[in-house]
Amino acid sequence: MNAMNDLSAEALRIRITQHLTYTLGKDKPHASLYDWRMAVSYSVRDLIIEPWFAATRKTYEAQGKRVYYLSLEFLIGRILGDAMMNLGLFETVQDVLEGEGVSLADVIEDEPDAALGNGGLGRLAACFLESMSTLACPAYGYGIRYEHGLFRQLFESGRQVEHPEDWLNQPHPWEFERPEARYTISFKGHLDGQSVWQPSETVYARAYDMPVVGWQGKWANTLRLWGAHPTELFDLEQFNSGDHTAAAAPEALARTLSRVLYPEDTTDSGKELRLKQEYFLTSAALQDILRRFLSEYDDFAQLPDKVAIQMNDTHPALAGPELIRLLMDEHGLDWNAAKRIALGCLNYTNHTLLPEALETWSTWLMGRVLPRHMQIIEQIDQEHRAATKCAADLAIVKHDQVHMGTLAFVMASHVNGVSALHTDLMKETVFSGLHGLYPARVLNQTNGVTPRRWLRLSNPALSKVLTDTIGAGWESDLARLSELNTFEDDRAVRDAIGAAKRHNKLALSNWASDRLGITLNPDAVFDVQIKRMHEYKRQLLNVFETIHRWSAIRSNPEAGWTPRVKIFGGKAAPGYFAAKEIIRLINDVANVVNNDPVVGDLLKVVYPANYNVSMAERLIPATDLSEQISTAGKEASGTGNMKFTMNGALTIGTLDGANVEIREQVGAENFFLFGMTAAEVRDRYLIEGHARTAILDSPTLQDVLQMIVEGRFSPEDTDRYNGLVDATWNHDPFLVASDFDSYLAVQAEVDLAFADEDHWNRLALRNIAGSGYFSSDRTIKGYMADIWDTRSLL
Ligand code: B1N
Repeated sequence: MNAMNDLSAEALRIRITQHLTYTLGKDKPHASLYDWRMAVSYSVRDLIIEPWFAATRKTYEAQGKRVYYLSLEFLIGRILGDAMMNLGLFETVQDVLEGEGVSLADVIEDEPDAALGNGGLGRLAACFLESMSTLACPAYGYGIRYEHGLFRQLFESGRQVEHPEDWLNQPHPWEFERPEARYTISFKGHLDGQSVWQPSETVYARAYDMPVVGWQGKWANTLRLWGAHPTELFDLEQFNSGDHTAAAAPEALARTLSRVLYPEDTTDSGKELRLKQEYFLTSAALQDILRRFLSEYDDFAQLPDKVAIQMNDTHPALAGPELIRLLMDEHGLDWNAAKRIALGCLNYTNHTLLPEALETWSTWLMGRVLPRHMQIIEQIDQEHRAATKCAADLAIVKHDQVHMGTLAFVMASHVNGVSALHTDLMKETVFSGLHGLYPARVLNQTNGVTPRRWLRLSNPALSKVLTDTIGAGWESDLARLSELNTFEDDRAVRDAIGAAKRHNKLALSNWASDRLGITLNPDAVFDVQIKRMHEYKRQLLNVFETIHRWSAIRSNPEAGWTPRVKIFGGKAAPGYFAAKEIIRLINDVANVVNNDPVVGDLLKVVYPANYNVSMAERLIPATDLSEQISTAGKEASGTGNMKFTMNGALTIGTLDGANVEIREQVGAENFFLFGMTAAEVRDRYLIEGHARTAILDSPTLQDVLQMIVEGRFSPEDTDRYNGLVDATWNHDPFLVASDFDSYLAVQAEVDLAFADEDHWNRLALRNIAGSGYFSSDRTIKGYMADIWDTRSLL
């Protein structure tokens, strides 16, 4: 294996004790859980330093191309367990802590979950970092060191309330502050003469580095997060005159930039501070990239051979104009050279086609905050229109708005979608015009997830079955999971897969009874929908089915029901009223169902608050049924869907995003498909009164809506859901009604299939066996080959 494995428990015990004593200043008998966690984290971190330095050396020696992944979000989650596992230190640390009477599980739980992202886009960035390290792809992640990550969700009387998240109120043991790596970021002001920018506001971007170690500790890349600091500490004159608040104003203003993550997932906030955050990250990253390039080379013509920049959605799309600006205004290149070089380095990933997510900024705001960039954008646009003779519709600037998707597309060598269906829809719909103008630009890279965190770390029980069955090494060669197929008829293997699942379900039940005070029946189908709350993801469809099931059980409790546990998890954007209504309805339904003695163990509904990466690691291994039920054409890819498949859950889903490819990989007969296709959805929207028609055709759905509107789930406030029910009848923007009967029918098939335990285990085996394609290693290899033109350095 690797060098780390040779570290004896005794040697590690000494290292941990030393950190406890000399770094934390604590005597063992007085050490708190926090002290232990810090001492263990520092000791594990020490062991990453060597591979980290070695990777940096090899990268310099290779003189090759580096990848720079620019993202406003990195949804990292907890780090310690992942680092221990990748270094092969899990058992050793466990032994040491056991000897000290400390629980490793408690130590791991003590770490705050770094939530510097909203959902799939941010988590994808984190999986990509881990895969790039595993594959020894020389790469840097660039992001913002938000002081406050995604808000903490609480439920008060079933309603979501948001509390600030505070992961940095304790020292962060995985970061290295780099005071010397500092850049000035400028805003506002005016242009002197033709185009000399005289900004009126400046802040410093200071680097904070985190090593990201890959599988078996063979390589580590850097995640560099930028924190905003004032260029002037405080106003001494104001301070001396007694106005202490005004004196501190510059500091407060600067720090605002990296204060908090915007909590919108797939919607455009449109706020000035957000634009400033986007520019802050982009400018700091590009200045750093150029500084590093110039330390090794002197001819900018070589930049595209040495630098590949990936824009994670349009959030860092100012990279085009900013790179041109730096090359021209700071380094003296002419327009044509600067633009050609920028285009040669940049690539753009699109993550959604939902219109509300497509970023635009008014030319007024852009011109005020970034006057030089507005000028550059106008010129890029002029040349784009002249060169392509395109329709006005395809311009970057139209109706006084800057269209960031168009800007990113025009300034990128490659533009990619995140699943086969999504990429096809890009070409056919939102980007069809641009695709016509630049036909070689769009390509697909189907998303993936890292099997280290999402299988090996989160599901040790199943991991052991896999290693016992197909042998070691699948963690870094996930396609090998297909070898499981040859064991399909081996009863012992099917039983072992079933036993691992049951083990995880029991662990989840214990957690639920501790945390939520609810007992879950381990013989039930654990049916899980965890993701951001959004109408297009159709949690509402799932609640409607839950209500129907409850009512059907009540009218015939002896009908031989397959028991169900419905688990929901997810946050709504604070200003998203419709999503918050659905949260409240789920909690109201849970309240009624869980206290109904007639239903008992046959149906439970649980919605633990504050779903995050750590909760996902707990829920996914214990899931039987994965809900991937978005309106076809709306979910660009999904990545939770892949994690479930890897962990032996079966999917109930529509032909949307990567579900299409999951179904292909695992086999159609091992997937519970329902609902309209993307093309059928498009036609359905054209039918006036589509929802009303569907509801009138479905007595079951009529009953469900009737129960809600009668106040069966809100007896103290019978009007609570009038708006929701009315909207379902009259608007139903995501076709819940039109897919309801199909969903119901397939849910009945799930019940039947689950009743035959051995058959179900066989289906689970086929799902695991077909999941190898969804490793983010495969995805990153695709980016390396088709977009970045880089090679592994191992
Ligand atoms: O990106 C994921 C996909 O798997 C999901 O299907 C997709 O919904 C998600 C603005 C977004 N698309 N767009 C965003 C996030 C934050 C924000 O401010 C948009 N997230 C996705 C990974 O490809």
